[in-house]
Amino acid sequence: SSDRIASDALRAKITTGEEAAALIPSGATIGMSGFTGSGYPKVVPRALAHRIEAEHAAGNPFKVKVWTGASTGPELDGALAKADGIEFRFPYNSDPIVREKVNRGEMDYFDMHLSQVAPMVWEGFLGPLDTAVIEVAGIREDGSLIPSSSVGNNKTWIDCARQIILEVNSWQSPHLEGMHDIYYGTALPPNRVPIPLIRADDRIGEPYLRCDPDKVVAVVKTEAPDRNAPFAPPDQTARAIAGHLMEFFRHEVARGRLPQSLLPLQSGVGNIANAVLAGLVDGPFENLSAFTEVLQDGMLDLISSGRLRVASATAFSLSPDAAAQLNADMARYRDKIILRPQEMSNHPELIRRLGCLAMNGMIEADIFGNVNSTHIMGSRIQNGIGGSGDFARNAYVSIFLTPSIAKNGAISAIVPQASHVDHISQDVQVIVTEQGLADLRGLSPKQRAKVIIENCAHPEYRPMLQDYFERAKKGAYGLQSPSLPGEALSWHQRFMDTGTMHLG
Ligand code: 0RQ
Repeated sequence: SSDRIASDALRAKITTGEEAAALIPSGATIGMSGFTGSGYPKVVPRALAHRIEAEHAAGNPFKVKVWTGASTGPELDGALAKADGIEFRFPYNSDPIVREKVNRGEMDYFDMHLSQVAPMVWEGFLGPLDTAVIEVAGIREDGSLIPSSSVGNNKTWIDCARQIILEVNSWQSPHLEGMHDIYYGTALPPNRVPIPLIRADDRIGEPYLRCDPDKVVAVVKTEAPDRNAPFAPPDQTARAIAGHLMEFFRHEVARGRLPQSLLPLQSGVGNIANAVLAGLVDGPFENLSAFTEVLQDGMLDLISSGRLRVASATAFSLSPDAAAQLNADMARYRDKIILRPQEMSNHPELIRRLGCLAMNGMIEADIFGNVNSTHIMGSRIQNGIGGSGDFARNAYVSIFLTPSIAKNGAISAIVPQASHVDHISQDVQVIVTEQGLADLRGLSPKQRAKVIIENCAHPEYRPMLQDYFERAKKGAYGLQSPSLPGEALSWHQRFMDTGTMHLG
């Protein structure tokens, strides 16, 4: 509603989604807000999709390039992709329609470490940004902006875009105000300086986004909710994975390699990550902190339980129930949550300094512990690397989690050779499946293979992996990382040919 817009100059620019979308020409590069289903614009992208459909019906080509923080919602990625309106997408997507178009070769997609997106744009490597479309929770009298349920790349889009369209969403809690920490101290090489953040709960910036009111060409009001997909309650597999990880943490604390309050937690996307957080609610660890990318239901439960002292992230990614609970109860959470731009939430310097415990999902790992997070059968994109690379390479302990099998057992998540590599073996220190945990720190490739096969592989695939590895140790060209290139990807080929990795 209008009381969210305190600036007279910007109140004068209130208009409809259609009018705002009319300001975007074909070929434009658009920087949208939005991160893991929160804080994305919900009106203008849909109006733009309608406009694109009308232009296409009239025989006129019309496509745009879409940059975001990370994944958005069906009203943005889904609607624009359905209208055949996206020619280039960057830097993360989980929308099924976009995924399908990319995998059919009808759309270009560039996925990138999320911490590097904003710097890459400042450096000019991706060309100019025409329009920013940004959801905010409110506009202040001086024209500065109260950020929404995600920060993502909003600061960068607002600073770099030639023109700005704002969506003011009154569904978002007014109590978001003050939760954000927008750091303006970045510079490009050779003028970069250390980022003065020493603890996960440090505030080093401002609670508002600066915005030049003269660049704002339209303000659109909405009350539409975030996407907020529900989480599946943890099943037996997820609980087993969480259990192995809790045991590992207890062991590390007992050995004096982790404090009782652990180290700042990073937890990736998906149901397994959420199950791990649920495990921590019941675990013995107190006074926890999180320096992570997204805040899932499990993080809010950890805060409610009193175990999590503070959580730093760039976005919420909640189920509808948790979002409603957060909105109703924001006062209880607000001094424990900090939302930052994604170049800060995922900054390698900060992750390395804090010593994060990085816990990310994966598609598959090979016997040496190279991890594939993005491509099914080496060629079909699933989502993108997201923040997993930012955290994995720089973590204190880099952990990857997955069920040992996929597609009802037709696929082994542990394979002779990963069909695509996002995280090289040096960035992968612990692998956990429901079968067990492989602690790979300090092990040579051959030692890693033994532990991964024995501890993580599913019993139905373990003998096949053992057989492959034994033959590789006899027949490989070199015995540092014994492999048989002619056979190493035959499991994937067999799945594509016959529908299963099992031998006939
Ligand atoms: O397919 O949807 O058709 O059923 O992949 O797998 O088991 O639901 O697991 O949701 O945890 O996703 C790596 C994709 C795992 C995720 C990935 C199929 C499986 C299913 C999804 P269906 P699950 P999750 C920082 C962290 C990169 C970004 C990241 C991801 C679908 O974790 O996107 O880490 N990570 N960000 O059936 C073939 C296999 C498979 C397989 C699973 N081996 N072969 N298909 N699947 N394993 C935070 C952020 O960046 C926000």
